[in-house]
Amino acid sequence: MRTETPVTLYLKDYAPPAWLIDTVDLHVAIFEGHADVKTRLACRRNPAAVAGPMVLNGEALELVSLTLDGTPLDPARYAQAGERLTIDASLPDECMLETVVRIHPDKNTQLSGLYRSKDGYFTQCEAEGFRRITFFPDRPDVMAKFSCAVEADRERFPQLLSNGNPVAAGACAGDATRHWARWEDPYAKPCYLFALVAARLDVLEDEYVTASGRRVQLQIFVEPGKLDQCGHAMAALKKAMRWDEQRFGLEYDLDRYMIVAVGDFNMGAMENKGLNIFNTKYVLARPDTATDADYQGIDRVVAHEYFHNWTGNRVTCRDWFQLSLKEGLTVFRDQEFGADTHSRAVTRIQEVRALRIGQFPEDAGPMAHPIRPASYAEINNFYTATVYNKGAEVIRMMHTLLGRDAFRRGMDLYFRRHDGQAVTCEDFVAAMQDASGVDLTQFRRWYARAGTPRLHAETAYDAVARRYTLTLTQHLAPTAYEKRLAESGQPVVEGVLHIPVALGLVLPDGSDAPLRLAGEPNAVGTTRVLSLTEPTQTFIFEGVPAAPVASLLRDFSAPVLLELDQTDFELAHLMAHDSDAFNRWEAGQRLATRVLLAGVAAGGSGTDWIPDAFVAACGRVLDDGLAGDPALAAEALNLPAEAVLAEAVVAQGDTIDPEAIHTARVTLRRHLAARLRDKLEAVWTTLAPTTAYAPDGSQVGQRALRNACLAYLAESDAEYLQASVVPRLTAQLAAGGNMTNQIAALATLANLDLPEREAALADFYSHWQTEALVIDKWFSVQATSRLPGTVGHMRALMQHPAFDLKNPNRVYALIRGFCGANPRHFHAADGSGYALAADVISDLQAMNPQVASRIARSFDRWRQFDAGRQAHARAALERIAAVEDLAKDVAEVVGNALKA
Ligand code: B3K
Ligand code: ZN
Repeated sequence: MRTETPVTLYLKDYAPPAWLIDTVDLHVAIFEGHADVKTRLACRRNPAAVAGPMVLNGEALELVSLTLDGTPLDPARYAQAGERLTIDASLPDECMLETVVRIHPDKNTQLSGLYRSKDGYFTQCEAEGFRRITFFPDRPDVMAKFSCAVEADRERFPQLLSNGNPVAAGACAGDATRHWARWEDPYAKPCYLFALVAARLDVLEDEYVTASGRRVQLQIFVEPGKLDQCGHAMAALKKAMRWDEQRFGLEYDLDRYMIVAVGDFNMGAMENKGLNIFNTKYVLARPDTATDADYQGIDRVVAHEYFHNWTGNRVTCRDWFQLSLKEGLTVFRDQEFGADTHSRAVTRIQEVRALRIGQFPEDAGPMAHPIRPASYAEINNFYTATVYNKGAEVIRMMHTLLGRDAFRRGMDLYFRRHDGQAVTCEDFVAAMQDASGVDLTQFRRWYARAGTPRLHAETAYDAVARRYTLTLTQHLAPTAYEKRLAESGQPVVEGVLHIPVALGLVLPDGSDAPLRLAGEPNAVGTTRVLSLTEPTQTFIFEGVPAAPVASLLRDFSAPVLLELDQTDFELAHLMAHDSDAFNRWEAGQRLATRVLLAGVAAGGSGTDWIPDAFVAACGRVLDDGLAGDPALAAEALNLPAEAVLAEAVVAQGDTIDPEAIHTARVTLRRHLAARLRDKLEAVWTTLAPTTAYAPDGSQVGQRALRNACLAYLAESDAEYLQASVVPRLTAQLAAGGNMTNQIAALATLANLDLPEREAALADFYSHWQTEALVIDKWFSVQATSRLPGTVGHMRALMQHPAFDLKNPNRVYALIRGFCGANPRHFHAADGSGYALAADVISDLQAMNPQVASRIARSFDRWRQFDAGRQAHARAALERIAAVEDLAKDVAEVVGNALKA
């Protein structure tokens, strides 16, 4: 067991730093096996803080020397304890502190701080990695101007990069095999935005001219030989730069924007000022190696990191409790960029699907927290779906309540007030309120309350009075978070939320009723945003000509669980006619969920629970897909995921039976395949590609629908499958030149117990073994296979020479693929899935605590299963908890899981 329990930090304890740093001057000399870091800090007492000693953070640093204003500091005046260096309070009000430390980047497997990857050295400082490079007050409210000289072997590390602008470079005096380069960043920034790179990389160059006519040099650095895979990322960057000028009036502010791709990286990418460091997954793409989803992922992540330059870098967070200030807002911005550049409806559907798979269960589980948590033990555990995705929903709700123009005025005011500052979520909401005049006092509770609210709706129509009455009630039950708060004596935030409910009323002829609230002289539009601010509120609409079907939460106007009793007929009516594309899709998902829950209740067996009306509705979706928007049709045919169905089962008060859920879903797919074969075939034939691959909207939609149809056809009886589907799957795999189609075929084959499966997997591997990102896909399709024996196969894959516990992408592909996206096998009744996860987490936690902790989150819902599974899960969790010196990341997650 871990010797010291992780220390919990509280938002209420925030105090401004006693010392400020005006400038940081770094000299990083990289040698074989170690690096020496010389740091000069211009320090100044903070007039706005209580006087105190200077506290510097440092982790895994060897202190070589420490001088104050040029004189070695008397050891009696400082103390190094744990991960802190404290210098006594008797310092002059302004001073120059100089440290020399030695670090060991080659041994840094955590990938936080300065570390070695294949082609060189890279950094990751957010949240607390800078302290693994040098002693520093590692907190975002200390903003300083940085300059950095990097020194390394010239031959092996020709590129030496850091933030800002290059100011000088040369050969090292006395050693011509080494060279150096100095960089200066003119903008003050928190140290989490510091970056440096020393590597051998190829570079793609381009230029961007800003709206005001400034020229910006754009550079994307990649592993040698991969320049042909950078074009899409470069195009995405330029699109994002233009979009931010047009939508938010925000221009880039340095002469150079660099993106460096690295194959060993804990997350997607990092927004370091002027020098983004990216996971290769979000840079590299070529039609034969990357899927449509990969291309879109690149668009979004490149945009996201670029947008951080204003929302995160120019205006940053006061402390890490405010993380959603930059992340929720920047996700909202990248979502809007996605919506403006692709289909708005499909983008929204995909976001809500992700919210339901990732965030709703988090809000219901042992790690529940509001978008601004009041406490944490390890900040890296709070880069969550809640902070990011629910955070974006909260920003979106403000956008909905204020309207686009007032929201823009709020953004403008936010930058006018806070440029160059480290601020709080409160400051953001205040700017929105002040610029719009909309009172957001009650709305602020979204920042402090955890859990997914339930929104209950009752409707009534009076045909004689032509009056429609809607009664909305909100409920928010306490979560694990409130329990944790209470245990630590923290006040629990209560009170009703301000929920924007976008509503339309769909008439029997399919049109939208004009909406006139009681007391209003005229109807105003056909979609109204109602403000629910009371526990229960009634809204009365006059002049409604016929009994309508309610279309609530259009465009998913709030992240809530809707309880609205609608008949199959009403849902089918919305599916066919709702003018809100999101709600057309949503009606289909609700209908599918209802059908599937009946199937789960039947243990998944038989087909009596599948109504003909549902089959017919799916048939109409296929017809519409051909006639209209294939991308929307593909989304509609994508039945709710097993994880989402599991939450629906929990909402009914039942325990999750992963086998029954899986069987019901597969049974429904087989039934649809049999009943709709002709239509599926027609779509397949009609949508055959006629032009070369391009990741553009219309092709993406057509491929999505065509591959969805092929996957349904693969659910056919054995005879049809062999005769007519397998040949198409193997042909699609053999065709090459299009990874979207290849991987769709491979994933489908991976679920089929046929000899073609093994052959296809072997061929794919030998063809792609030198493309790491493609091999990740090869691992993923096997990790998510439905076939019996998958757990055993996982054990074999973990021994495969290409599996590498040190590489996060590989671990995510295989292990998170299995634990997170294969519920049936992860939750195997014999506990074998849990045991596998426990083995990996135990092996990985010391090497890479952040990645291990993410895998540990797979256990979140363990209490919702039957007693047998719970016993296995508990044993697995206790085995992890008992690991000696357990990393605090994992200790917090596992501790909460066992406590809840
Ligand atoms: N800000 C980084 C995430 C850092 C995660 C540290 N554990 C990427 C992003 O959200 O843009
Ligand atoms: Zn971000």
